[in-house]
Amino acid sequence: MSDLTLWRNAGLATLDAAGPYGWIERGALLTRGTQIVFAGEERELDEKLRHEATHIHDLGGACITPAFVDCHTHLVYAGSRAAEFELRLQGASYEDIARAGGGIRSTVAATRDAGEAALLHLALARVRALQREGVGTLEIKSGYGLSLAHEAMCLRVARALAAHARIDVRTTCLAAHAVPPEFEGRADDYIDAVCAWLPQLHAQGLVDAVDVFCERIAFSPAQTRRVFEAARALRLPVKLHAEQLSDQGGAELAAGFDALSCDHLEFLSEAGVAAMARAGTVAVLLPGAYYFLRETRVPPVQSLREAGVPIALATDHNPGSSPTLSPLLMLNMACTLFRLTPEEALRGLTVHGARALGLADRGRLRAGLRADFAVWSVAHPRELAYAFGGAARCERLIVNGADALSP
Ligand code: DI6
Ligand code: FE
Repeated sequence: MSDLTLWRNAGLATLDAAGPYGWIERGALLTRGTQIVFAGEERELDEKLRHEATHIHDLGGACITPAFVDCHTHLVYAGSRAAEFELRLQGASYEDIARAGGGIRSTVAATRDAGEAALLHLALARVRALQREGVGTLEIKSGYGLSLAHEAMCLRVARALAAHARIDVRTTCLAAHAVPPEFEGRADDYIDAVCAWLPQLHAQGLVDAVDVFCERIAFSPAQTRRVFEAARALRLPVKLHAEQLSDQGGAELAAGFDALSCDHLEFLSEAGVAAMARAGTVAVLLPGAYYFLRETRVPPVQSLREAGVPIALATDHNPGSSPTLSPLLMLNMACTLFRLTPEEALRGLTVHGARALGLADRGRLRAGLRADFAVWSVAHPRELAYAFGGAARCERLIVNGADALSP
């Protein structure tokens, strides 16, 4: 049996015990190998277990949270879109640029050119930045390859990251992200191709879930449905980029396929909220994209709350609409821009983020769950959402029982 490690003299944001944050002020956490065996009041820790601990860390009153789950990123790509940022500041809209063949397509060209080794190198640097802010589980979407070979390449890179960094990666096939140049004007033919690629990518073990960008500048609900049917035939769960720039009824469609999540949702309707609530679909809010595209319409947070839809939060890291690598900044933006409470924001980056990936073994501090947690240089978890721009520091990150920040 592996060693017991005790983390004592800490505040625990368990997100599991009763009360705000599931907060335990004088807490202790005990892990054995890859599992939490105790998370609670230090004085309630069994004496026998305490004496069995072979490693003891006194955290001096620091705060422990579950490791963050960044459940929506587009992390594997090459090139920069800084010039497009300048164009947008001169008045061009994100949709104008996309229609003129820039936007996602320019990242596709750079990604195809880069090759697998360079993509891995670029992605690994981004992973390291996310780890420094407490990310232990990361979802990565393809969608900058847009051919069978290039989508496979990007998904292989995403899978390979876990061998180079202590992070758990979930892959999502987003081949239906944009129409590639080879299929110009033939979106339906492209969707046929995507539906034919899915079984091949899945057979290579590269796909954990399937996503579509359902939007005026991307794919219609009817095209989305075809991709979802192909996913269902493979028993793969679906997610959807829904109602980001307009209301397409995407959330209702996705809920009809028992989607794990619908993401963005600025233009989500009441019917969409109700459909998500019925299906148990998670709402993933992405304040980085809202901020960076200078959107003005916020997602219907109050309706989501009232309907009991779990709200997750993610970076949406991508070069076009959310080039951030800071989950801490997302906590702050979720509060200032979307009016989430700091506690809701933290649950969004942990337990609800995990649920958006179909994972029930992490995202809280509780005996029996994975030993995935972060130690922060703050005394209370509300400070993580409060101080933005580098004020809180992740002192330790433990993923599956092992140190993720050591070189
Ligand atoms: N919505 C987004 O915000 C990203 N993808 C998507 O479907 C943006 C991707 C990009 O602009 O490169
Ligand atoms: Fe996205």
